[in-house]
Amino acid sequence: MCNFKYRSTFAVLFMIVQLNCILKTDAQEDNDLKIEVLQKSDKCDRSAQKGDLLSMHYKGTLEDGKEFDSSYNRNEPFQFQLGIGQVIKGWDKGLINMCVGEKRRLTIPPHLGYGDTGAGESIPPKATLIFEVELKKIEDGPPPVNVFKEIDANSDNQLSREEVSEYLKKQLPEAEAAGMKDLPDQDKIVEEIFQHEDQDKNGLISHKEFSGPKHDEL
Ligand SMILES: [Ca+2]
Ligand SMILES: [Ca+2]
Repeated sequence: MCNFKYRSTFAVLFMIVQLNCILKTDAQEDNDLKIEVLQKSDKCDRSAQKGDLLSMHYKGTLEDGKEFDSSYNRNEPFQFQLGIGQVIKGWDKGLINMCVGEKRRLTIPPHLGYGDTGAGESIPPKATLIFEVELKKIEDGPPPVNVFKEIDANSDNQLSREEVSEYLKKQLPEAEAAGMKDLPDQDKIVEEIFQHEDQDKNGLISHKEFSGPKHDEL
């Protein structure tokens, strides 16, 4: 989801750092996610589990059929770690147990996608997202790192703008070195992160609000 990393707040941060967490599972939320298997895999030695590094091809459309992003256009699968908040929840939940070669269609309600705010110009507020995905590769993911703890420099269990900003300052050169181009302005990333993560708008991201990796165990 190359373009996603610029549009999605927390994804900007976490795709840069590529780390781990336990996602809160909510049975209610799972009910709204529709998973259709379009093509089964001929042979399946290993299925995708939380913490695995996946290479996927995908095409994302809105309900009206308008395509907003596709890895096929870039001719390169998208790589991310499953189940740890690097991607939208609909992906983290909808790709579990998938086999290499399998194709699925995920119909993702807004609260498991980009929510009430949407993302960038192509994903409007409260959008239902339809992804056709194809799993190309499963590899072992890196060990978990508690990103919340790393950002929370003064250990008060809250993330301030300054702390997030400092953290990004350290991460951005690495991201650029890893070949990410056209990263948005750092202040803009911070503002976007706060827009999504600081739910009660008190200027701090609490441990509870933080949607990214925040536990020491996978
Ligand atoms: Ca703090
Ligand atoms: Ca807050």
